[in-house]
Amino acid sequence: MKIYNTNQIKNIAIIGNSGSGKTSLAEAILFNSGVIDRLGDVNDKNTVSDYRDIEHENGISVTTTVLHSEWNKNKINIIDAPGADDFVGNINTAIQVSDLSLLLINAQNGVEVGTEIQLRNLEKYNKPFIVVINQLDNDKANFASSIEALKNSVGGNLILAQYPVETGENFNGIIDIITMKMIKFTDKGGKPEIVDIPDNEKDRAEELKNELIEKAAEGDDGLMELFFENETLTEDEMRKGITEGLIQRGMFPVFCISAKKNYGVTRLLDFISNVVPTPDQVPNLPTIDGSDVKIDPNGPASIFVFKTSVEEHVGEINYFKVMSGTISEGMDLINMNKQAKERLSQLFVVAGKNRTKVEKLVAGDFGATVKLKSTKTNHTLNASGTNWVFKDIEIPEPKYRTAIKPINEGDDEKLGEALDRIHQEDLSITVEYSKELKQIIVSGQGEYHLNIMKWYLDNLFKIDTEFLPPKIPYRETITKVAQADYRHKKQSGGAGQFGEVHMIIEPYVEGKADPSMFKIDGKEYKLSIRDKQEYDLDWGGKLIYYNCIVGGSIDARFLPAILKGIMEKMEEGPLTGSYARDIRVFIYDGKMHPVDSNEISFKLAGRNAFSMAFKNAGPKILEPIYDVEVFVPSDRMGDVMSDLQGRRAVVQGMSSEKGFEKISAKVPLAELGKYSTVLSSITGGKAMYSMKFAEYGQVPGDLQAELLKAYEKEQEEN
Ligand SMILES: Nc1nc2c(ncn2[C@@H]2O[C@H](COP(=O)(O)OP(=O)(O)OP(=O)(O)O)[C@@H](O)[C@H]2O)c(=O)[nH]1
Ligand SMILES: [Mg+2]
Repeated sequence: MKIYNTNQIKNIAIIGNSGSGKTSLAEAILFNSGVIDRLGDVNDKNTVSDYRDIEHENGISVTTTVLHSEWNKNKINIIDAPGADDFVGNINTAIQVSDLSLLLINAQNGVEVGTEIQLRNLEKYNKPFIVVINQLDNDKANFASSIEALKNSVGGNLILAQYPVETGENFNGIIDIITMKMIKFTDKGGKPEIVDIPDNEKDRAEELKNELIEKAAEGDDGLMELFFENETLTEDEMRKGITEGLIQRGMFPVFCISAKKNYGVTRLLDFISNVVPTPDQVPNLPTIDGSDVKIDPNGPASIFVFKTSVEEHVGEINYFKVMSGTISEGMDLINMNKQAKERLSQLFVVAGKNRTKVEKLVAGDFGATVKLKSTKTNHTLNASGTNWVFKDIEIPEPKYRTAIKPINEGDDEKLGEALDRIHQEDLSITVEYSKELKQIIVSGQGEYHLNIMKWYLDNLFKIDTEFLPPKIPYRETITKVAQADYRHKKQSGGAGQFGEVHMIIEPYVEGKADPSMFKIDGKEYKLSIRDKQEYDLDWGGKLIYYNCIVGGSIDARFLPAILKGIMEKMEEGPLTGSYARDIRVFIYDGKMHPVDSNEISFKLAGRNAFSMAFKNAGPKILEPIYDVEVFVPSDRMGDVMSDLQGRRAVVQGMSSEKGFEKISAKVPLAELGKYSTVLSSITGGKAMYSMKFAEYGQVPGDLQAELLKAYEKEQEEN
């Protein structure tokens, strides 16, 4: 296998709405560059990229596939990303790790919801992209309306580098504005003919050429001067300007193809190899300490692992990008995240499941290795003496959760291991063993995402499981001040037990001053605070514990035992057994017995006094509330709003953004159960949303009554 220099490498992600033709384009690229000698078809389940059983069964890509090919002496590394929003974790990885994305548009549909999401991510990560209009051979292809919609989303930096003479059945000619030639196709796979632009297209082509040249000049002062002097640019100057324009995101050129017919793909490859920036021309991935790592083949060796997967017959494979230096087979590196030594015993370049051994890889290149001991996605491996650690690839917050349980109880451990592996391969699936809910909660991007996960459990790990409705992590708190005394006394047989505790509890509010007295039911309680301890509870919120004992009515040595009793009750709240939070407790009096008082007695007295006071303190159940943002095309706004109202949503704001309405709302988690599925069905898959934990809020009275009743019933049954 040839060794490529940094300036011969192009790292491309293929992204776009689901079904836009990404995998078909990847296949056509491999075919044209001679990696394969037969053009596969996703419908025949024989493409290099969609090689997994699960992809054949579902007819879609479910994860990223790394591929490489050579064109004009350049190595083109490709990440074929999935399209469905459920896999946005993988899509984001592809965008962040590559140097430029091809944003595929299905010419029948123009800008779709996935296009919008991915445009947002490209902007967020400040990444360059080229727009590739695909499926122009389709009868319903509409180039003009696709461009119009794109202009709406992307703005004036969208610039035509090509346009089709006709679309649909007669799509067989592309006018190329950079070369000012027409590319003509005769039949599938045949080499295109390069001919002069027909007379009736010349005016339009000239006009577009001027726009392109002007845009190309914008990115570089020197070019701008030349442009003013000569009123044009040479082809080389224009190329330089476009490269600069791409890097600065000052220009998003549009190309035209039919991936299925393999039309326009070789011209796109020419452009990629001639004009697209090399890895050293764009910003490298960020490091934790902010140090700027140069993509330099002569620098110290450093690689960043962006994907870990388990493949049949090989085991675990780590896919990486060389961030600095040159790495070679047999090299020893240090895993900076685990502080462990690793040996790169074998290096590969990959095309789907096919691996080719390679001796060396230089900065900027993609490769893969096997048999690492402790390395996983997001780890940095360096030659000794370098402290760089690259930041984790950002992945979105989960927005769909379910509980899962093995059908056979004996499979508990096996399921745990399988879920861990699934998480390692797709970090956007998270697994939580909730002691509180007594459930295993798996979270991901949508119902489909988790169904795909279950497919792995069924087919790969052979573990029968079932999904159950996930419980809601409710909390309990109080709304007013209350007082209680409790005497624990036991004198039957052996040693006796005695402890008496008097306490006042009140809601904790941040910043509230310490009180000196309370008035409860007409009675005054004067307090002198001797000590105060503040506890941040593991489950969120606070407990403030005040010692206000005067005259030694309880020994200070019993205070920890009382606290222990209170904590026990807070862990299993008096109302529904949920965690309690945000309470101030004042121990102001009590009694001891010279012989029978001990820690157990005070623990029980504290626990019961707390429980009694709690019930008189206007107790409330709290539920998790999420900040939800929904993006919806204007014509579906009404349906989405009325659905949200049925979910107890409190709308915080609305705004219009690039043809979409953005609704911000606070919605209880309990009402978001199948939201991703419902939203998709009421908007025909045209809306998108994100959610993030915001705060705990009181549940409405009727729901509180229901929850209390359910808990009571559960207690009786137990
Ligand atoms: N007519 C026509 N169909 C195409 C073209 N490109 C792709 N298709 C079809 O579109 C469908 C989806 O193609 P894929 O290549 O799997 O699309 P994708 O973007 O990789 O899909 P996901 O990865 O699942 O999001 C398949 O039926 C393809 O045959 C094209 O240029 N013309
Ligand atoms: Mg695909």
